[in-house]
Formats: sequence, structure tokens, C-alpha cells
Amino acid sequence: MTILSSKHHKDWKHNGYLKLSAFFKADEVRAIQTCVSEISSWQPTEDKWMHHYESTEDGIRLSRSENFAPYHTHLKDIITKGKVIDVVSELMSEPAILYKEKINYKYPGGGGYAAHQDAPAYEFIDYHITCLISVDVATSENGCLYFSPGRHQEGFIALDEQGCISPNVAKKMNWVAVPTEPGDILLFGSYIPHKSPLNLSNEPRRIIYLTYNAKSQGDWREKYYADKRKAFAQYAKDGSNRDTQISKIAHFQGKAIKHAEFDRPNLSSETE
Ligand SMILES: O=C(O)CCC(=O)C(=O)O
Repeated sequence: MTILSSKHHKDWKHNGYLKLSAFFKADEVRAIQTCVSEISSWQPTEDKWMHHYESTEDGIRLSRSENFAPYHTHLKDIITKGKVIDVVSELMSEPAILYKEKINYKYPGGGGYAAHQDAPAYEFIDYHITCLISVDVATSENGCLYFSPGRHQEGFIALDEQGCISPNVAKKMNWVAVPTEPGDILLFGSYIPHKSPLNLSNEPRRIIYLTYNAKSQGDWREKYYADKRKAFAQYAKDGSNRDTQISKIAHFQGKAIKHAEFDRPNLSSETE
């Protein structure tokens, strides 16, 4: 059974991203919102899920949680079974497998993301498709995604030492805002340029990002997270300040809290 129309496939090929409105029904959206709230209340841990924090005018807030699928059964089912993996597999023309998962919270005042492609941060495999699930309304004001349509077929574009698209090149590119409603999904490949502004509203802008690779290329999820932990442990020691990043690329523009500082069990009480 196919989920997508030929128009969807055409748009995907042409633009490099595809929005499917109301992919989840109202009761599914409420369940997903509950899952995200539960994960955001988990205590920080050094060996299970990973929380990242940023400093905002309202204090220290979560910026991102990742590696939560093994610890949240309900969300794991949504991520690894059913219509999300079906639609991603349809776009890949073969079965997909989860590569990584994250929630970006973007609380009021939460930082934006510089223009980038995901591929430089997603190692071991050349190509990924990410399915974004809009948990809250996302608008230009609160930090929705902007894409540069059609620029997914050019390989790396002006990759700078931050792992991002060089700002001089990025500012001349065409950017289209793609606002989303709770329950919408937005699919995009790992070479499509995207960016997002900071949250200027008074409400959080929570989004789940589920990234998949072709199953025929193997299951890399555990290796991805093991490698990320190892890299960040190294960044904390090497004086490079890269432990203020939330990814291997320096695209996050918020005031990130260093990992060594947030791996304290009592910090979560400051975040809600
Ligand atoms: O959540 C956002 O605003 C953008 C996130 C993003 O592009 C990323 O995490 O790579």
C-alpha cells in the first residue's frame, strides 16, 4: 500500500522536502504531546537518554533530548512501526531503519539554527531522510524551519569549518518558511539546506525529528550515539569549546550549557 500520491513524489523530488498536513489525528497528537512532556521531565543521565540545555532569559531550559526511543515504549512504537516508517520507506523506495531521534524544544528565547545540511553531522551512512513531527504550532515567529527548495541535489554547499553553509553563501540563497501545525509531518533528506530562527514568542516550539537510513545499509543507531558520547567527552577535555555544541556541527545559535556542567542530577529541577 502506498501513502503518497504522484504529486507528493514529484514535489519531494523537486523541492527536497515534503509537508503532509494532519498526518496524525487529534488523539494521536495529544498522545505524542504527552510523550514529549514525559521525556522532558526525565532526570539527566550519563548513560541513557541525552538532554542538552541552553540559557534563556527565563533561565536554563532544555534545548534538546535524544536517544530516548529505548526508554519510552509508546513513542518507540510510533517511531519504529506503522505509518511514519512506512512513509519514509516509500520515499526511500526500500525499507527504512531508525538512525537517530531527537526533540528540539525551543522554549521562549530558545536559539535558532544556522543554515546547514544534516549530512556532515550524520556519519557512517551517506543518505538519510528525517521525518519532523510538529508537536506545537511552528511559525516564523517561534522558529519554524526554512528550506532552500531544490538545493538538495548539489552535494555539500559551501561547507565551512563549523560544518554549516558559509554565511556569505547562505545569505544569498532563497529561503522558504514552512510553518507546521501539531500533527503535521515534514520529510526532508540530509542534503537539503535548512535553518530556523530563534523563538520570539511566549510559548515553546517543540518538534520531534526522526532520522532514518535504508535498512539495507545496516543498523547504525547504537554506534551513532556511542560515537557522539565519545566525541563530546573528548570535546570537554580538548579546550576546543565544542562541548557547547549540541551536534558535531556548530549550527546551534543558542547559549548552550557545557555538557560537563549539565550532567548533574539536580539540574533538571531548574528547567521547568
Ligand atoms: O529545530 C530547529 O529549529 C532546527 C533543527 C535543526 O535543523 C537541526 O537540529 O539540525
